[in-house]
Amino acid sequence: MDTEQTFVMIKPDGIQRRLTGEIISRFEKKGLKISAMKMLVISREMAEQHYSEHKGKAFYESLIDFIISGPVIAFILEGPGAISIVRKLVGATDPANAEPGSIRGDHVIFTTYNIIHASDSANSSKSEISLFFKKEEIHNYYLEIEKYLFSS
Ligand code: FUP
Repeated sequence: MDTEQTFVMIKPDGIQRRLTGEIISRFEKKGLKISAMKMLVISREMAEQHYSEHKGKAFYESLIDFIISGPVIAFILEGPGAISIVRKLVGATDPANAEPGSIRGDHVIFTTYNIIHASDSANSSKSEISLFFKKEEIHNYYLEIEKYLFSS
């Protein structure tokens, strides 16, 4: 499985509910590497770009208002198959389908206020990473365990 990068964002409700540590801890325990991280308040323009695929849908305006309502924590996770692994750890969009044990399955009851975003494909990961991070904000380093993995 190729090493991938995926974009993840803890939404304003995740910060308000003080679930930041709980969420990041799950990804670290799985073995994913954090290669960038920052807290920011997203501008309306940036939010519209991030959620452009949903423009025109009934929930679009409230989604934009919500995502810019307070700070978010944006980060990049890296590892073999990271994009689909992170989506599994995050759980389904519909709270009724989010498996217990997943982040949304354990913490979310409303679709709109679902505490976290994660890229759903290699294409969206690429465009979301470049929307949120400059090249120099992304760190390329090895974890100790990777030195053994890649040494043979
Ligand atoms: P996801 O990739 O799981 O975050 O879900 P989508 O890209 O389909 O939706 C983006 C965001 O729009 C969701 F996080 C929450 C919001 N949304 C609604 O509020 N209502 C809906 O019916 C679908 C999505």
